Amino acid sequence: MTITITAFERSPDGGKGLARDTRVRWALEEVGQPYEVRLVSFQAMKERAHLALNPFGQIPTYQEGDLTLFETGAIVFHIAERRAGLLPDDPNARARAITWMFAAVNTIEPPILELANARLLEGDKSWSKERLPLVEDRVRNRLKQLSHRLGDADWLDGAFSAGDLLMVSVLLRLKSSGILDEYPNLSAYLARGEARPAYKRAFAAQLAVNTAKSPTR
Ligand SMILES: N[C@@H](CCC(=O)N[C@@H](CS)C(=O)NCC(=O)O)C(=O)O
Repeated sequence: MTITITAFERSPDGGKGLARDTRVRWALEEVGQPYEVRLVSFQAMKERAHLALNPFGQIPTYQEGDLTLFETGAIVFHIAERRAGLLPDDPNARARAITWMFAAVNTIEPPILELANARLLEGDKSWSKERLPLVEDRVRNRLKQLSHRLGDADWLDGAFSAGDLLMVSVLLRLKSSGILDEYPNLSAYLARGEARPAYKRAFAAQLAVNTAKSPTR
């Protein structure tokens, strides 16, 4: 059955791989599942047809037959559950890997997004300079805890799993900030994720979209 995901027609990051279709592409690449991509404009994302797929008017969405999903945590979980390669067979190890998936999107990603918003959207506010260190410290607090838990292991719990895929994906947003350099084991963890052939294919695919010449631009 054909799998179709949606992605930005033109990502605001210009192809740095931060748009969340990259993590879905990565999961599909890890399990060797071919997929198609339907590109959507910002305007189309807010129109009725797209809102029927994602009520929040966002990308990515995932369609497989009569199944439509949104939320990358749920999409990656669905892919990992149905195809081998992203979740261990042992029930307890599987439950722990799923725990890391939730930790990535529910505990680590929120302060990182808050920092991105503080820098990008609030930089011109009078209170921005005062607030920024607080937001950065919330990120550091989580990174310190994560770094402590990872220690010198390659991955969060045994073999690479969907938990690592989502954790690396959310940490990628910090790559250009310099904050990750304060946690060498997390920087190395990120590099290990980026070095995976499946990630490289996913990254290249989204980059190709964002560097393609468009007659309308
Ligand atoms: N929690 C959602 C977040 C989805 C999301 O924020 N998508 C962004 C792109 S990475 C988007 O569509 N932004 C445009 C908008 O919200 O208008 C998920 O993980 O799928």
